[in-house]
Amino acid sequence: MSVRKASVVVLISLLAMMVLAACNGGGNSTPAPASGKTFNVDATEFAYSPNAFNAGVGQPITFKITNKGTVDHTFVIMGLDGKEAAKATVKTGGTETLQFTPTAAGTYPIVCDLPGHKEAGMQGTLTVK
Ligand SMILES: [Cu+2]
Repeated sequence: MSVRKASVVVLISLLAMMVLAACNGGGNSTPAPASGKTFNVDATEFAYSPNAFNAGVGQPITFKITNKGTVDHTFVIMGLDGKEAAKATVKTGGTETLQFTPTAAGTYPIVCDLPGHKEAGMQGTLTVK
């Protein structure tokens, strides 16, 4: 085998190893640093669309809530302790941004806390794993 041929073989082996390593990168052993997530949400009477969200522990989340309804609405994330964790008030026709970084896995209820709105169906969930 000539020197030139040998170096081609080495190069191809190196490339193959790099491809294998890249495929392995998505494994569980080394979690990638949490990158932010943005959700666009429409609020109307009386619902959020969408109303189910998923995120990872420690992942910064940005909700961009647009009120497409005819009355004001709120977007309240309830903590796992049952207390309000984050809240945005969105006037009709307006858009508000709410940032939240969950620190524990679980199901966080999302509600509009104006009287009767949650009961009318204005609620959702943020599932954190
Ligand atoms: Cu509401």
